[in-house]
Amino acid sequence: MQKRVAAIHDISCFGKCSITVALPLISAAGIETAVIPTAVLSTHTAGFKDYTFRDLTEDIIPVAKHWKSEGITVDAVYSGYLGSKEQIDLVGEAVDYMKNDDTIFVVDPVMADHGVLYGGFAPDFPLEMKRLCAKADVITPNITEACFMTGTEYKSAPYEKEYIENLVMALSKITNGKIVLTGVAFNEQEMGAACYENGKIEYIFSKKVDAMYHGTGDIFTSVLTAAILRGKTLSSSAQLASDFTADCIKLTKESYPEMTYGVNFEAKIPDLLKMLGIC
Ligand code: PXL
Repeated sequence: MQKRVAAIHDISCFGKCSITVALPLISAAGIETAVIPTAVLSTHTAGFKDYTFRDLTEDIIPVAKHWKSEGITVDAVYSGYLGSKEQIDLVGEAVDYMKNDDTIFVVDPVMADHGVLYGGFAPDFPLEMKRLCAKADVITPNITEACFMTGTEYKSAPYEKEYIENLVMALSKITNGKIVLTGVAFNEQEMGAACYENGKIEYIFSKKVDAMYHGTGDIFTSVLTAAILRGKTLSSSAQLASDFTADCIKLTKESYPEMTYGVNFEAKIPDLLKMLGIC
């Protein structure tokens, strides 16, 4: 039976991130991708100014209730960038309308990077996101988001193992779900994630590509979600997602070093299908 994901994110009309990343990647993995757009913006909010913003908060629950009335359930709910405390509450509620006994809820608590909250988020936003993470089966914070949610002091890479393990243990107190902590680096050559399940941490790494592009966290969690639904373990899903994201960054750096709108993941979709064993 074909699997189905509900991706709950904003639509940034230009600038590859959120739904315009999740939909093509998860669909390419052979998984139906239903969407609940939480807002429509003319661009994403990083590096653009004067973007338009159409709030769709009041549609979240009616969409979920309509699906329920049609008997529609999903194998995974994947939430990403959410614009307000109210949206966090409503997404938490919407999951209950869509789930069956096997549904997994993947929360990427998108709100911060490099030690700072993204523009527009109030200082108490991480506490709200923490409540959504408590409901999740899998969370994928980066180091900054993990620090904000656990009250840990932010440090930049490379890290001591003890710092990462303390952060993972602090996250395990806010959720019983599995944890994929991204942005983990113990040296200058490799970057990856700490995967925590059943009381154990497993590390995965990819060769580090020295470049920063917007939307790469959305690529990572979209591929992770697809790989989990295709039956891969947490750590092999994280390895695949990390390798794929690094490949997209590398290609983009080689071909368009000045690119600020997102990476060329489209060119790498055939490779993704091979990595997932689809063809
Ligand atoms: O990639 C995460 C993301 C999604 N949507 C919007 C954003 C961001 C990150 O800044 O601004 C609107």
